[in-house]
Amino acid sequence: MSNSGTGRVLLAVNAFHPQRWHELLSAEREVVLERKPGIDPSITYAVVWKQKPNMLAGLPNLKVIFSVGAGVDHIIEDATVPADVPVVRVIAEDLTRHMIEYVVWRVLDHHRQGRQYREHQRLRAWHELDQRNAGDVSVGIMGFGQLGRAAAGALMALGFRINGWSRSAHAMEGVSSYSGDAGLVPFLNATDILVVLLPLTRATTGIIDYKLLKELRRRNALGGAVLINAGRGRLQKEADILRALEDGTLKEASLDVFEIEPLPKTSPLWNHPRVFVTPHAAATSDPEHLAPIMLRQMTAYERGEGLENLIDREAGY
Ligand code: NDP
Ligand code: OXD
Repeated sequence: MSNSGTGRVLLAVNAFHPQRWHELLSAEREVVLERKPGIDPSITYAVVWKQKPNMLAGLPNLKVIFSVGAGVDHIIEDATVPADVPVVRVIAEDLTRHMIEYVVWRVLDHHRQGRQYREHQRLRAWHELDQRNAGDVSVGIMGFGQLGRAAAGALMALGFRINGWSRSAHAMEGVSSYSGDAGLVPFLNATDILVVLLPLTRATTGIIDYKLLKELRRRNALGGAVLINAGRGRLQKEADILRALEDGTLKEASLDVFEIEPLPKTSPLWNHPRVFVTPHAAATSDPEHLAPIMLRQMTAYERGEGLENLIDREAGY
């Protein structure tokens, strides 16, 4: 198969600063930020994040679409993206390390009672809280893929018990694995801290609702169930999370992603005393690390080699 082409790259990244991507990709390729209206045969590759509709339509020589992020919901949900062009997503050590840090940070903060100590400091209260054992806490990772498994390894090294839930069954030493619809309730019933690292797909949209949160284990060493979501905001129903916090179904939550981003100033999540908010910042895509990987893939593709980290368009991730 010949993959030869002009190698011209369309860079369509919204909500990320395109300048550095442009500079780095330009080291090897001709990069454009705008495409010709109508039919544009000059584009071979597209590097995209939250691209505008029709950005990738009418590109008859488009060979590969590269997502700037690990998640590809921005591509799947855009009906104007051609269905037959392969999509490559990010799997990279740098991004994985950042996600491990975020998950470990949030799990440890809930486990070591960060919220209570911050409040004590505010009150100048010198008061030592009970210390719990990590071995008495089960962290359930919902979405046991690249990031979920990496986070599991780091948490296991700290002594936490780990449950993993995925679409297909995955064995990992030391982890209690659950899969599919049948595995969901048993997984939740055995979980004290729920870490959500699912992709947003038709099957997962709105999955984090009140009914699901109700299944978490609440009689535990933490004194309640905890939710951490760093997957996608539309996995969760925020009204249900607030209800669960109010009635004790949830003790605390750390949310990095939201139904609407940026999180509207009017959202009650901003100043909820038991919610920790970060602005979709768990693991940012760093062009210094990721642009060279994309350039390598383009060159390898032109040599006739297969693409790595392709998504399954049917499954949506
Ligand atoms: P992967 O594709 O490697 O893993 C996804 C996991 O979710 C897999 O285990 C998959 O199951 C599971 N899954 C998917 N659909 C279902 C379903 N219907 N039921 C049960 N399990 C399901 O993705 P990554 O780990 O690389 O990334 C996960 C997500 O994290 C991204 O899609 C993105 O949304 C988010 N993300 C957020 C960032 C942030 O800064 N907040 C940064 C980076 C990523 P199986 O293993 O069987 O395929
Ligand atoms: C991603 C993200 O999907 O940053 O990589 O959300």
